[in-house]
Amino acid sequence: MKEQLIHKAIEVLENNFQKEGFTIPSKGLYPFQWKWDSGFIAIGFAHYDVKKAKKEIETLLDAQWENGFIPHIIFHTESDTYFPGPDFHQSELHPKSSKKYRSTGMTQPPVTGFILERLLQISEESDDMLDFVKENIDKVFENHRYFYENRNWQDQGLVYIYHNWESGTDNSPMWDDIWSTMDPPEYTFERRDTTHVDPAQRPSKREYDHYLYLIDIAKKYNYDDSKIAEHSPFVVLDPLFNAVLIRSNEALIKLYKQIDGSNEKIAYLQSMQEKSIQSLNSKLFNPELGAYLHFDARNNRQIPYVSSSSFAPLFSGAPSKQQADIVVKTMLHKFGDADRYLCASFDPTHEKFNPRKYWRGPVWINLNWMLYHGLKRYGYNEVADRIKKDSVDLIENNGFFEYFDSRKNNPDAEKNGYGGDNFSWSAALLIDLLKDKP
Ligand code: 9WN
Repeated sequence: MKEQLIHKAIEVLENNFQKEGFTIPSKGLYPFQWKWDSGFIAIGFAHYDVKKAKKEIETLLDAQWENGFIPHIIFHTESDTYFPGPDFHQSELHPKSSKKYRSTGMTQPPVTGFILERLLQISEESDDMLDFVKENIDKVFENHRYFYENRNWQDQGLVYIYHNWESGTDNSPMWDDIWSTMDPPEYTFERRDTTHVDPAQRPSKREYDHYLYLIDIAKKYNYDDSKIAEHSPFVVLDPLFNAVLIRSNEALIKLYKQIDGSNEKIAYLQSMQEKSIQSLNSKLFNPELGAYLHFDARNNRQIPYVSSSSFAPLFSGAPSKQQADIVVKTMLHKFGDADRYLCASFDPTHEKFNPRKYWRGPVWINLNWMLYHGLKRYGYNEVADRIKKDSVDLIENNGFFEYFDSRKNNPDAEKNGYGGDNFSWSAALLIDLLKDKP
């Protein structure tokens, strides 16, 4: 059974791999290369085709800007199945944007550091993969330096995002209160996503108006970070984004030590890491809600909702044991009823929870994968095993979907898999979970 499932997952990845040297997340719906998808996809490839794993990361890093920035989408090919495309984003407005590739002018969680570490683990520390790490680690370092020099909110060590697409959790209820401070124009455009997926499972047209407006604001300032930070209504310190950065800092420090890398870079990462961990624990942790929250920096307030991103700090190792205990209790209490798969993307006890709509409730495999490793790291092995089993069951019972209903007894659907089908990171991370390396 396990072998059969892995075989199917490999088929998904192979069908999504493109001759240009990158892998699309899902045919039709997402026809380009996405930053954090690429990282997770490389993990899957590493288990059976090391060349493709390396290629995926090389292609991503090839699109890095002169200032270290790595964009969230790289438009390698022409495609009219996705909106908004390169003509809307116009990232070439930024003077340091890539001259080789068209891309967006926003980013996504910086997974590449811990991905390099994972690739090396999967290869059982092979010399070949160690060479790959040596060749590429400085680019990843430059990406981290970009964040600390350009996105470091009030120098506190926490990186801000200026767009909900940067979070990776696009239409989370987290952003609702920010949308209500804005009044964007009604854009005229042709949605493409809803030609591939039931609109009930995707963001609304009005939400898209907000997304597009934030891009227009960034374009008005030629994607200049400090001007965006000054003028955008959306400036958020996201616990998931920062947890990923911290986890990747940790990986880079470890890898630099392993390859006898630059002491200066190690020292730089260590000093940033200290600040980041301290601020994550003081500014984003909320003891009353028992979770890490998003901080709306524009309006100077914590956003009082709990989502799967609230537990992501476990993956970074930043929480104290006491904080970790509190967070896991919240996860089990709000998200962990016996009739639910772990881990819904938004608090199932909250009125804003929607079990079928994208990041407003469904389970996502990449979050589950990070939570699995975070739980293990702190010794919550039972909960970790449950999250792993739930992830495998969801895929086995429904297919390689983009996201899944968290209800075990879903009354109104035959299928519990939603969004894009044959979705790459669901396949890639399933392989990793089933291969069961530590
Ligand atoms: C916008 C590709 C991406 C993921 C995101 C997911 C979704 C895009 C969209 O698909 O976002 O970036 O058009 O909805 O939310 O996490 O990286 O799989």
